[in-house]
Amino acid sequence: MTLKALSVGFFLSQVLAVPAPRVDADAIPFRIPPSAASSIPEAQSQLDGLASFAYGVTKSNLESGSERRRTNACTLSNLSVRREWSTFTVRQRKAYIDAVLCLQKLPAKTPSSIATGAKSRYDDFVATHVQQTLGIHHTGTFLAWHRYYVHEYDQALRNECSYKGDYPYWDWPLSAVIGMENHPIFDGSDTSLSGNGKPIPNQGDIVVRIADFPPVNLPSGTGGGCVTSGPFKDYVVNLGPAVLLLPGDKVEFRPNPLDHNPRCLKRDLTDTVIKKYANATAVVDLILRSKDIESFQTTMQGALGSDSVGVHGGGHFALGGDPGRDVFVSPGDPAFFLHHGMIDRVWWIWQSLDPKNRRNAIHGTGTFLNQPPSPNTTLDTLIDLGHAGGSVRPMRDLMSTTDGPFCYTYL
Ligand SMILES: *[C@@H]1O[C@H](CO)[C@@H](O)[C@H](O)[C@H]1NC(C)=O
Ligand SMILES: *[C@@H]1O[C@H](CO)[C@@H](O)[C@H](O)[C@H]1NC(C)=O
Ligand SMILES: *[C@@H]1O[C@H](CO)[C@@H](O)[C@H](O)[C@H]1NC(C)=O
Ligand SMILES: [Cu+2]
Repeated sequence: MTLKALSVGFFLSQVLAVPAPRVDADAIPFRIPPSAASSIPEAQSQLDGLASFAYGVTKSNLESGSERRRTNACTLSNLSVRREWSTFTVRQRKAYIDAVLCLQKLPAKTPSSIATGAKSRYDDFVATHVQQTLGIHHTGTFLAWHRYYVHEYDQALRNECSYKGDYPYWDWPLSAVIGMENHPIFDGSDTSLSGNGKPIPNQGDIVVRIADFPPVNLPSGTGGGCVTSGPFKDYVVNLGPAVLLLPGDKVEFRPNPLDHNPRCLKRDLTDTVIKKYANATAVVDLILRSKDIESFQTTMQGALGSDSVGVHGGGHFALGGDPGRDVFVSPGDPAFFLHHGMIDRVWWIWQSLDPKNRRNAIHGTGTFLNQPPSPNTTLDTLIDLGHAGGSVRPMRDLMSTTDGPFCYTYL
């Protein structure tokens, strides 16, 4: 079967609910569990149920047309699907990897007067994130900004590198069960995004310090050096570090992280971190316990002083390495875009549980922990991805996966 036939068949089986693995929320009533199960397999089945429910909500919104605005033509027939990497066939994985390698070869659009280190189209995405880091984390824009950013990356893969497959995400709970190095994203094969870094023994802890809050100590992983195999073995990280956390409570700074600083991609895969912060119970607990957007986004990013880095930090710190442990430069690791696919999926699920109150819910300002103080983020706040791509858009366009520039669902 051709790749096209495979994905069309898959698409049809989802949309028409022919023997599909997922249930339709309209057909099979789903009772939202009151709380997350502490048993990992039970929590996993709760998460599967919640995702199916969200899919049903997305589908019925499109059927009823309640989501559609004049500016958006998203319909069930052109709804695209985002799928977990492990559900991709070998050919589908290779097609995605080839498109990323292509983006890393195309010339940058960022002028060198802005970032001398931006050498490729891929680097445009890294440079934009470096420049805006303090306005897009622990802010009101965090979730919507990253939703738009991931979408524009997906668009660049399609429009500039002929990618035609589905967009992939990383299911953290799967890694928490089978271990980072056994997940097909990180197994180091030709169909992974490269695996662990070369082992460096006896590394000290990573200490995450933010403002004056008590620090969070995280163990380092089983790698630490350059990735040794897979498609990104020869990939050159051009930008950063900006603020790179290193084992042994050390930090590497650079005065201008936009300067050119070519080096290898390092990883330090850390099972302990993914198991502790992003297991199925943690994900379901985040979704079910967060009653408003403030608590949802705060818990997700690790409430400061809580001794947790949240599922967001859990994914980043389980990758580790360079630029994985640098909040500014982290998109320099291609796995970033699968991690943030999952972040967006969890937001999509959370929104679907109470669309009336959650679809447009925003909390926070335009500065990291509101330092220095800045105005509240609103639906009119503009998001500008700079040279990464996309037009300048108000938050209002970025709140639903089937409105504004978006037309996708997660499976
Ligand atoms: C989706 O389909 C509609 C009509 O079938 C079309 O007008 C619209 O442009 C399509 N949207 C996308 C994003 O392809
Ligand atoms: C799962 O995650 C939660 C929340 O981070 C944590 O408290 C719990 O210990 C983890 N469970 C396992 C089995 O590691
Ligand atoms: C900003 O948001 C906070 C929290 O929701 C609210 O208390 C405050 O009144 C808002 N400020 C303005 C100027 O709207
Ligand atoms: Cu980010």
